[in-house]
Amino acid sequence: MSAEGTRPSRFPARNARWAHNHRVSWPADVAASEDMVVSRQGPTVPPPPSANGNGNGHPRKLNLTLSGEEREHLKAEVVYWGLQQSQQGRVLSEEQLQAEYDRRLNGVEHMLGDLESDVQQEYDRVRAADQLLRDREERQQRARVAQPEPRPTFEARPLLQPEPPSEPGRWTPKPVVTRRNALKLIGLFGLQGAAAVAAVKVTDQRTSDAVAAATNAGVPPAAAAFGASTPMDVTSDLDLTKTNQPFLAANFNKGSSLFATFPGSLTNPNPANLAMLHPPPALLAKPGRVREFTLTVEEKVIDLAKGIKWAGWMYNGTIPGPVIRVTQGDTVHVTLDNSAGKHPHSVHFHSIHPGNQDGVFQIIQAGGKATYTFTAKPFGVFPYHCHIAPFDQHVARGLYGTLIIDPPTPRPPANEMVMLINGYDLTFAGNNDIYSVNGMPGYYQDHPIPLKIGQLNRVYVVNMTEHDELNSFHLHGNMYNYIPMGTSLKPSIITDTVHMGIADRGIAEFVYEYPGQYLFHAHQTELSMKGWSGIFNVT
Ligand SMILES: [Cu+2]
Repeated sequence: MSAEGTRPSRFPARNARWAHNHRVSWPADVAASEDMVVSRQGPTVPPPPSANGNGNGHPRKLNLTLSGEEREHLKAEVVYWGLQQSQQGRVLSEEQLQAEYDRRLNGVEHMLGDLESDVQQEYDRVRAADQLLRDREERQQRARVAQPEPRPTFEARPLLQPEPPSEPGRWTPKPVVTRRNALKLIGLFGLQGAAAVAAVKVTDQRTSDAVAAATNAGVPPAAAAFGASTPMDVTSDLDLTKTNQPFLAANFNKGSSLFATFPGSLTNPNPANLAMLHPPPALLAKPGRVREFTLTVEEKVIDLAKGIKWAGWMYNGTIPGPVIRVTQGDTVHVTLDNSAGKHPHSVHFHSIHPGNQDGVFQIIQAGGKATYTFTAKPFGVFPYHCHIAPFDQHVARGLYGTLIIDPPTPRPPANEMVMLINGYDLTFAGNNDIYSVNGMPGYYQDHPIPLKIGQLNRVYVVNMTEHDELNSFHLHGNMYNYIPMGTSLKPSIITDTVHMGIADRGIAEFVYEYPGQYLFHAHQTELSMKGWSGIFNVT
């Protein structure tokens, strides 16, 4: 209520009769501000009852008072009240009416003043809260611009490794309330900030993570769920009585668990298999030279690994068959002796030759024997295999081998090796269960191949892994020159990993610079874990 209002000298001369006959005239100058009614009483408007407007002593920005219309209504009530008094025989003077009006106005404005105070306080609170939110948003916005949200990065550190919470520059799980924000809250709320800090500790997810990490440092969560408590061992510390093995197996390799221990390589494999590693020497081309070979079919049970016997079909008693090495231009006779076989078989060579020598339509019946003849070309490395349907039996059972056709002038001298990589479908279910180099799963892992520093090594790699679409040859601690198919004298790539489809092959040449033990294996984890892995021991 405005203190500058002036109290009119007197209530306009009226009485009950006058009120009946006249409209009460009241100053209409009651302007309103944007959001509150502001009293701008004219000279005839009764002044506020006290200097501070409503007498309650609260300073305020709001000035609530009766509007002109409300004052007119109040005035009418007083006039009506005077009329009632006169009807009861008590005629009131103008001064008495004025006093009654003042009394009522004073009471109403006191009430309004209290309401105004309440509204003002609420208004102030809302404004303060609004400002608080705006300030916080502004600070957060500035903080985001100054320091972009860090992204998780791949670091060479163990999973779940606890880290110092204050270490700068490293990604940490974002707490619900950041410490930085907590400091803001302390500044904004003063003592209430202490409570905010307590809340930060409770809501900081890292706290519980750190506790778990300190307890189970480095243990994969899945392993920890089964009771493992050391970083590297997910089996020895498991309580097997509580381990759901089918669950574990089902979650690895579609039910065939890689945790199943590989039974181990043969201690004394077939010497013919061992002999395959180092092929016979290359021969300089000689016009008119004839080479003769005999492949004898055997269908028999053989040992593949410790405790694993398998009914295979093979050339010359081994899977794979013998390495056939000729020189480009040689006339080659290969006799297939199927006299002991129970099924028809054939030999189909990759390379260039007439269709009537291709081994597809030239079937040697069980008990039969015949000879295929061709001129060896081009130089390269090739597979040979039986080509009788059903192929998943005649090929996957083991009737395959390596054919090397040397260039007319042999490649430079080297420590030459042949590695035919294959798989064995032990249950004849259409997928391989173990894998090998030269037919001996895991053998060269247990019996490393000796190599010499500075020595040129040349590996003829042939992939005859049925069922698996892809195999690979990965060499550790080195790179090799690779000649796809061996059909060139120059390598086409320097690599450490070549992926090979079925019947793919090539020549890998490399020299070791440092002594040590180096793995060579399929980079398909399952294949390497199930036998296709070996070691070069370089001295
Ligand atoms: Cu066959």
